[in-house]
Amino acid sequence: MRVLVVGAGAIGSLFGARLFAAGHSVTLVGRPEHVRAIRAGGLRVDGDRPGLFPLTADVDLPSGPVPDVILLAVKSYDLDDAARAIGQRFRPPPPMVLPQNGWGIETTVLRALTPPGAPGPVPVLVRVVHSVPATLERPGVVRAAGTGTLVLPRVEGPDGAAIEPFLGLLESMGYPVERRVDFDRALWEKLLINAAINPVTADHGIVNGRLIDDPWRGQALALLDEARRAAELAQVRIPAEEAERRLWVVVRATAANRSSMLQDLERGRPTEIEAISGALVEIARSHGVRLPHTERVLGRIRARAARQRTAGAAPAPGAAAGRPKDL
Ligand code: KPL
Repeated sequence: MRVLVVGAGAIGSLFGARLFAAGHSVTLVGRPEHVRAIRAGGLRVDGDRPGLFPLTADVDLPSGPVPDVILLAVKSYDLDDAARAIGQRFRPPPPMVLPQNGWGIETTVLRALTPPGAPGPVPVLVRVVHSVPATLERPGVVRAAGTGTLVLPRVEGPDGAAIEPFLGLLESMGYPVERRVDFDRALWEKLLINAAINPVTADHGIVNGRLIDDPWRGQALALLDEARRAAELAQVRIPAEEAERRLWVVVRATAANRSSMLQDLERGRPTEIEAISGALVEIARSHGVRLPHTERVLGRIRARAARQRTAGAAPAPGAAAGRPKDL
């Protein structure tokens, strides 16, 4: 398949390399320094299944033939801009795979692709839940700090047939795959994990594996519990023992990884806190329920991000008008 990866950060680049290794034609759209490095010497993957991959890379959406599928791998905070740019470039937009953390991802993409007054055809959107740890070490080099799993929807009928080729594409990346009929629950399971791991690791500057020890363990468990409460309010029941077991499996499998939220803070970028903790607080609030631990950590990460920005971290390269910010 002809795959366009929009948002060649850590996950976009790593998944691009996996798809290339599986025989697909892959173009990455990313930041200028990353694109320059890939053009000069290929994309290097260190860690799990290492290699050097001669991928095509560009800083803008390419003007060539329409891709068979877009892996839209920008962070949740850049989704709106990126989807808007894709909607302007490709009419109708090709099917899109969405691997983001957080809640409300499809809604954001659909709203951006079909703005009021300019309704268009609804594209095929395939959400994927993954626990693959990845870090962009430097331009041209991504580290796969361990392995992870993919959870994909299992949908019967015509809707299922429409997404099936793209699920096959994702399966070709070589990660263990689980196909779930109750995919919404899978989204919640991942949201619980991100709600517990990401803010604590970002707040304290620690790798995921440190969460096994107090005081971080206690903080992660308090956040996990509140996220379970929000899930329950959304009619998804995840028992405490199951949630904890899932949390520690991911913490151990990604022990050496710096969570994506910590990486964002370190680079002076926005974080996905709104799509994770912010979404949970909103869901609970709409039922008249407060989540005190989540609200506190949400406030702290917002404040940290604001401090990093005013401390003068360089604006995201590629933030030029008309181009998605985190390509
Ligand atoms: O999804 C992740 C993230 O960092 O965003 C985990 C699975 C927690 C890996 O770090």
